[in-house]
Amino acid sequence: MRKSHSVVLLAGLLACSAFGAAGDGAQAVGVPERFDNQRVVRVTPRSIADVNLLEQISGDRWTCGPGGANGEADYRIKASDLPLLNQAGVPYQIMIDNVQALIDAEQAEMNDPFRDRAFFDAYQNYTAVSDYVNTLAASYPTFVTRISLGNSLQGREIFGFRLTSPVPPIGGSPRKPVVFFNSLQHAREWIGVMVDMYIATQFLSQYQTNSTIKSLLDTYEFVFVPISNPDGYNITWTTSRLWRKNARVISGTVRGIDLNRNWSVGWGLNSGSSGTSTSDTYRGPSAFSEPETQALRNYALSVPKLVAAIDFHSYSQLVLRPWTYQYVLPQGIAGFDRIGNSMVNAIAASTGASYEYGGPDILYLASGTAPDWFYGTTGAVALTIELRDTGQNGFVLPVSQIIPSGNDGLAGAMALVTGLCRSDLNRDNIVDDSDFALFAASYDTFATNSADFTGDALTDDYDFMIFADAYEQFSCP
Ligand code: 0X9
Ligand code: ZN
Repeated sequence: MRKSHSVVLLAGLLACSAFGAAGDGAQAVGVPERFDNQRVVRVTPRSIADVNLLEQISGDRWTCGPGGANGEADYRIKASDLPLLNQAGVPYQIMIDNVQALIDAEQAEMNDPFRDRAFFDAYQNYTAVSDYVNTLAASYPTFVTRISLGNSLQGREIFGFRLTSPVPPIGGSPRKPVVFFNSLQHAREWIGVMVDMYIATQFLSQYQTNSTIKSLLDTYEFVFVPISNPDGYNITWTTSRLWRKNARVISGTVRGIDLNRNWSVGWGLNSGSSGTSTSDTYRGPSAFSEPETQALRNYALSVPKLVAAIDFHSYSQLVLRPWTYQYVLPQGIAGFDRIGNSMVNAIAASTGASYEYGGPDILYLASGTAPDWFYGTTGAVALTIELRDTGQNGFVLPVSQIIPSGNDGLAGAMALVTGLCRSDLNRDNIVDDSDFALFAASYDTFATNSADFTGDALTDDYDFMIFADAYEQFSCP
């Protein structure tokens, strides 16, 4: 049950304000960091004093806000610090008894020589994902083109791939409208990498047999970027499984910048990020200070017609709409609500998993995020998906959940794209005469704008055909 809005806001303020220091924010080098005798507790702070205590003793807040249940936050703490919570009377529940045991189990499962070695039966490191992209491109040469978006701070390639069917774009357009799926701005959220690759793999293997997938690939081009933060990913595979940020060196140490606080729309606003370099939500010295966010932005800006984007994260099982940096509703809220709810329903129908759709009121304010930039700058229908689970394993999700999570992502992604209503030019969720007027104005001048559905930099008869289709139905899908 949801609490009233004001209680949610209060809880968000309490547990989710961007505190300066959660741990020292520095990365251990050399030996892999261990998390022995560490627990993840879900607390329900009663006051700012409770939050202060948690921030003091915890090295790491995993999530906060009403995600799992209202007003709660998950913190990783030493088992030996539990008495401090007891003494203070902070209400809590133990979600994970031993973080290191989960990591050990993850390792053991992945190293078990008797396991099936299929790609989606294990988490895959940077090289394995890159090799898999090459395999896809080699196996489906008319569908898949590998791309490079740029390099990370430490010089790793931020690779991705374009995926579409050989059916040409209509109207002689140079390129179909593009849908962008990126993952792993946050290094420890491994499931996102696998889900990104799973969606692509299913699109390819089901193209011949699934008519919805066929029509999606015939109409759109999909761009997949499975590892947006390659340096951070490397840290999680070598030295610290729970690293979140990139590998920016500050004061001689890798302290890192939270890439999902480094985008320009809303950057630094409303306590949805931190100005302190040790914080896990450190926004960096300026918007787009980091090569990783620059690379993603530059690629997105090079796309003639970007229509939708999903930024995959974990965990909490949420579909989140803009704005993430403020409680103000975005223009087009009705369309977001329709699509977001249809995604949640599609996921439940596909895998039975229960996701929740909403805005920052169901999680917390986050400023300088990718989806806010995508929506604010390109107008694409941009969402965050927080994948599994709801805290039982958090970031260290068992490999048995890779394929089920992949199916969550696939169902959500398909519901998003099939739910796009591009003829709804004024974004009021109905295709009516006011959209017709907007369309006509563009058509008269052959303008390049949102009425140019085909993306050929011209509003012409091909666009009219697309518009007329939706106008006749008088409604969005
Ligand atoms: O804080 C983030 O960047 C995302 N959550 S995570 O636990 N994966 O770090 C969520 C960002 C987007 N959304 C809202 N806060 N509304
Ligand atoms: Zn994340």
